[in-house]
Amino acid sequence: MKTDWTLEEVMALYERPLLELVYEAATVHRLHHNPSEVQISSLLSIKTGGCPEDCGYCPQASRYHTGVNNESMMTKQQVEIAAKRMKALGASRMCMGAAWRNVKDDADFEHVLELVRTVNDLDMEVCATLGMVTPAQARKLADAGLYAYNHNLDTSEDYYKEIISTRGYEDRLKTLDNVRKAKLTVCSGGIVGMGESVADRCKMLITLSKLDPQPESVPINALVAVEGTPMENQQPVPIWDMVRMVAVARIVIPTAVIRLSAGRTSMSREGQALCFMAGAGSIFAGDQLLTTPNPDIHQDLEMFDILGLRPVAPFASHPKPEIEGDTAEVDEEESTKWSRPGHQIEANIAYTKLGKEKRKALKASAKK
Ligand code: SAM
Ligand code: DTB
Ligand code: SF4
Repeated sequence: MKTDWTLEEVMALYERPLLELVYEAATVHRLHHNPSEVQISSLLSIKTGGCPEDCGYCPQASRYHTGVNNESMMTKQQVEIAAKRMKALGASRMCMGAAWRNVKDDADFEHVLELVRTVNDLDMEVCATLGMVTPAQARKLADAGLYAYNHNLDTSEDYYKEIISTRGYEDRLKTLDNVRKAKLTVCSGGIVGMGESVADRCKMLITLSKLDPQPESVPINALVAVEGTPMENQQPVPIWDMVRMVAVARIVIPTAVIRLSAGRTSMSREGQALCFMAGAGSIFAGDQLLTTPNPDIHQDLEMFDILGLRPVAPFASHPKPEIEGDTAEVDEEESTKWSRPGHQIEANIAYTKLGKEKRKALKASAKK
């Protein structure tokens, strides 16, 4: 497998005539995957809102005023009901998300471990996306039966500095390394449409392609431009950019499942069909992503029917891992220090100020 892609090569792929690119990606796809199968993944926001980070795209950052509230953690019963419902509709994977900067060794983390055990017992691939994790935390998740850990690079290392100031790219990569060492499968991808260049998109894919081993799962999100975030005015991503991104990801990371993730509400079925042709092997289904809308699952199932696609069974690409259960033997934390770059991002500062003003005005009108 080629793992020494250069920026020139990947940009040349990205810029190829669209149908040539799709044909090449579809050919690679058929070498490693069954093109009639697309995995239905469900998403569940187990801890919504109130996040201290300043990610410029994110409706869950408490500093922006987006209408997303700081909610408490979902209960085991709520998670079990949601997982069973989605499983009955064909989902074989469930990703649980928390609006955290990083995992802390507290009661909430113990609760997440319980949620992981609950979903694993339903024989679904369990994925979690909880922010940065240390080696010992990753190991605990693995021992609870976690199958995959999602931690997106989001964009290139250079452009990352333009969208987030409260955490660094190095820590993203370190977390992916911690996840890998815990023998979890790695899910990492990014977002298209945040104002990044084609070179930034290609650089991100190159970084992912150079991880050794490559990630098993690569989500490609179209930015959902949420009102109140610094990215509220970003223009919608043309479907052609999504097709190109999926196709290039397919070619440079050939064995991964490429996930057509956020942004499908504004994509036509024809557009999505091209993405499947170009190598997308999964969608997030269910009427909500984490906090934003997603297509109705029955509409998605109808699209599968039209296109002759079948949902994938769980553990089709990688076997369910044996639970080793030897967490106790892991060396106690070599106290991980996560960075806090703290550089200035004008848009994030402006929208933080705006958020403060809006909250103040709301409080004042509530008092009246
Ligand atoms: N807090 C954890 C973290 O940041 O890693 C996990 C949850 S976070 C919401 C998971 C991912 O959702 C982000 O890395 C980002 O790629 C994606 N995401 C968040 N807001 C988005 C938006 N408005 N549009 C598209 N993708 C988004
Ligand atoms: C991923 O790459 N995209 C999903 C999942 N992994 C966690 C999240 C999309 C979130 C979109 C914005 C929202 O709904 O809050
Ligand atoms: Fe918090 Fe994750 Fe959203 Fe960033 S992307 S603000 S870390 S929930």
